Amino acid sequence: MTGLTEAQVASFHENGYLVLPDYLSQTEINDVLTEANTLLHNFDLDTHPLTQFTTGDDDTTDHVGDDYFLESGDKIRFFFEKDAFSTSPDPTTGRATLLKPKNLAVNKIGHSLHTLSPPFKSISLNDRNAAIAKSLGFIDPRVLQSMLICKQPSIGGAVPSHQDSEFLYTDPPSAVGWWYALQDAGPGNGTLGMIKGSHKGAKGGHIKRRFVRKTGASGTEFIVNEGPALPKGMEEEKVSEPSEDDLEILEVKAGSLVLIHGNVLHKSEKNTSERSRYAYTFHVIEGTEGWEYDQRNWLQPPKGGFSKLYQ
Ligand SMILES: O=C(O)CCC(=O)C(=O)O
Repeated sequence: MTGLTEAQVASFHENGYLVLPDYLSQTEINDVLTEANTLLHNFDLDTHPLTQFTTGDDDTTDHVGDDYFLESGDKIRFFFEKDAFSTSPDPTTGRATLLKPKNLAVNKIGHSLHTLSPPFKSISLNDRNAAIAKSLGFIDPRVLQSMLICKQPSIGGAVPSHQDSEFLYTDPPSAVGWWYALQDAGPGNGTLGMIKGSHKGAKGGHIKRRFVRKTGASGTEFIVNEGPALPKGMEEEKVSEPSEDDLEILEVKAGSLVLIHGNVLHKSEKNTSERSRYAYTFHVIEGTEGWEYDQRNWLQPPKGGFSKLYQ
């Protein structure tokens, strides 16, 4: 396996992301979409705690952080869209009621499709991705989480601007996201928006806050990052803030892979269109000595540790 060319690696480091069109074959896309639909139709609604995926970006909700979420690192679990629920609960059961069939109400499935679902595992833990990780300088790359993000028609919620290393912090930062479009994504159906170059120290790409488990209480919170804020080799002075002028709205076809630097700001808008925008993403961190996985991170390693990308 060849990995990335020198020009591709340079472009990744210049922009903080890299688009690789036609990365997945049509068979791989079909296999994971079939699996996604099976999972979405078959999960049990009656025993589900009806956890919604919320980002805490408005004044009315916190970021999701219940036990169903916190214990999902080695499971396949389903998180609902906030807008999929009726404003009043069922009068007889007191339970929240869905306005849509469950398969059209899920925001995301997470966080261990890469170990538990064969079609997703096959597009995650493979030699081709290992070669890419090697090109990016990983010594012992570990896949630590994976998600299918559905961006359902009309209700698929926005993801506010963030850096992935805020959520998956190592000391020093090392996260890289693999994001596959499983359906065409563009303006209108909540595609990715990338702030070009915003990962750089010179653009203020430091990790300033971290998403962690609360100490002494259940739930999650953002705290100020007191550890290293840039990956090794990126110790630049902060000279300016990232600017929305550098926003690039990606238009990508199903099967494209977008590699996302853990320090680059990115986001996606609400899907206001009638077409869904399924994407599958997993994240890789450096697992070798000299990079410490933080014990307060919301996601903690399963028994046996995170999945090795180099077999
Ligand atoms: O797919 C999306 O809408 C956002 C994904 C994202 O921001 C991420 O995986 O870090």
